[in-house]
Amino acid sequence: MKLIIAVLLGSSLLLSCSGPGNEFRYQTDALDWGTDTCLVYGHKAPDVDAVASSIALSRLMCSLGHYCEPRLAGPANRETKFVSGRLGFSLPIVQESVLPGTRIILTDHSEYAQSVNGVKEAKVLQIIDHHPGGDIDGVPFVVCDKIGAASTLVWELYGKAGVEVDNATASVLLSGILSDTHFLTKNATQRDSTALLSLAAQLDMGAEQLAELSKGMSEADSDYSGMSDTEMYLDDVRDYVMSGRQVRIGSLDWAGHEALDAFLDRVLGAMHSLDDGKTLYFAKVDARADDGTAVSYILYSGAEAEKTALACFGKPVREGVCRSSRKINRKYDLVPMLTKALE
Ligand SMILES: [Mn+2]
Repeated sequence: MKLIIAVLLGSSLLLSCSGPGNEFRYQTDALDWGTDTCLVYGHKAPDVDAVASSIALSRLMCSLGHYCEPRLAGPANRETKFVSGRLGFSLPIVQESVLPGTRIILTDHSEYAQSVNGVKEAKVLQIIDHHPGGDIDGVPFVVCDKIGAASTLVWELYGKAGVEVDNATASVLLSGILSDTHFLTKNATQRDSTALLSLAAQLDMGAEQLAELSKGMSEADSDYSGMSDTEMYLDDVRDYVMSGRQVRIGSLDWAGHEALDAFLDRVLGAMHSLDDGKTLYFAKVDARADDGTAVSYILYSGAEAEKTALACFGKPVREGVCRSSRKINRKYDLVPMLTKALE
């Protein structure tokens, strides 16, 4: 399989490697590792794929002789806690900022706005991401392919390096792919299913076990019980810069435990309370219509966010809420639409 290694956004290097482990190892060894521990970070508001890819990549770098440790840029979400408990892997410690000059590797993101505090003064050695178009540039080693999960890319790098994935790491990677692709039903490519099926076979997990695990993970993901409205909004939030504007987008699931309108009111209340006028606040809430169709609601706070949302989705269905008659994806639908509307 050919792995394209592309350097983001106008950097100087474009590499394509399809050779044996040696080439990847050579590229890795050539990085400026220094003498201190290199920290591996997924994005802020860490989800399973962010955490899994950072743990597994850190282990791969260690086995290649480069001392790395994974870190969380913030507390892990419920789905991550659920799956780490279920599969028995421990979570990295939270370290919300890095000192200037720290060597770091980023997985599952390539945007400054989503990265650990201090990233601009740190030395970013690698980016392993599946969201093209990030704004962090000048990084010497970048793998950025638009596929279902960053964990898939890390699994492929083990192959490139000729390093065997041990069973403990296989569980970690499997959970990242299951989570980001919703068990291969969301944004999954052939590469994601190849990786997932290989990991499942290694762990002796059948389709039924995978389905059961995936169901438990999604339930944990949309279980907001015991959270304040603000915690619920911040649970899966991403920050972006669009045409110089700070934009924050939450992503939530309405699980039907309470009336939809009451749920939307809680999310809107949280957005209003966070809104300081400097950032445009949005949320996407996935729900089911009465006939069972998957739909999305797009929530906004403030006049400029309203103008932007209306330009994308037309008339609101109620104050602060637009509706899409199909379920939309934050990364592939909403972000491009808002970006264009803000140009
Ligand atoms: Mn991801």
